[in-house]
Amino acid sequence: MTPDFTLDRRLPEHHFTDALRTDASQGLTARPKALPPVWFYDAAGSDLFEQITELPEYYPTRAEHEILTARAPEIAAAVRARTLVELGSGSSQKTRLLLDALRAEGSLRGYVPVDVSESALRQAAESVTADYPGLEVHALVADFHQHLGLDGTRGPRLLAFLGGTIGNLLPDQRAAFLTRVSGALEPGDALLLGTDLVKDPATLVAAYDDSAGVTAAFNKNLLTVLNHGLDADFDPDAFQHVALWDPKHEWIEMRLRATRPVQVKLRELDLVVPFEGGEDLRTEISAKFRQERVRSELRRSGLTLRNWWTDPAGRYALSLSSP
Ligand code: AVJ
Repeated sequence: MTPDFTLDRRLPEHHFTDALRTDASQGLTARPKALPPVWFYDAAGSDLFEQITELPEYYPTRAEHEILTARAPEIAAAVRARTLVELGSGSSQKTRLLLDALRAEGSLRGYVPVDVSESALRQAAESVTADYPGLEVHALVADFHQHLGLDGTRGPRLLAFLGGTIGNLLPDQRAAFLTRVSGALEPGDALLLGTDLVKDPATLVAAYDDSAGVTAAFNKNLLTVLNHGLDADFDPDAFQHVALWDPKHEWIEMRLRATRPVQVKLRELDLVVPFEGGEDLRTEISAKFRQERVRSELRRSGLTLRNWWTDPAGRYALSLSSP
């Protein structure tokens, strides 16, 4: 049976390669070297991330799940959304809690999952379509920096940005993103935002440096993505996974540290990148929040915080805000 959903690609193959080329040539020639985390999520990277969410040390997914289990009916009743748009939907596990609540509320007609990983998106769209007969599913392969997935959807809309992914944006990018969201939402729409919270550094670092080494493999998968995408010759064994807490910025930083001097050739870019022994490539920041910062950042972009829910342990928060 053909699955009954549409899938739009707003990330054509050459755009993908162009963006990778730009990010790699800028990021690998910068000091310090840095790459944006969007490149983690090829099919292997998305699978590894799914494994991360099941690690004992990685609490955010479970904490968010707890909140959604307890609060999805409240969220649904507050917004009565016709369309659920989900940014960085991944496998859409937690989405089902929202879909169930919105369906029970009787308002739900459409679901728009937006993700850069076509493989993850396809799986999610297929299973949601199978399990929610009558729901219009329009999957969008896109980078949420370019597309919010709101175009052409009917309100009221609930725009969900879960998982704490907003923490991957640098403060400037975050402000720009929230301002775009604020500009795109209409009265009656709402933003549901997942934010991991500041807590003791040992818990935070363990969540990004698990004992089974899954996060290390996830981090190093970026090198494989570069090898395939840019005909490069990174040796993953020459790099070490590093996760550290930056108390000034209140974010976790993931890095790949060269364990010895290395020269990496990126043939597609005609570029040779030298790493000194011990030199780091920053691959991700994952900012952690306090309620006051979430409230003020939303406010500055024109959104008003309406609800704030945490898990019983207070590790993670979901907030509902509106224009
Ligand atoms: C999916 C971006 C929220 O920052 O916690 C997990 C990604 N990186 N382990 C996060 C991630 C390392 C994750 N986000």
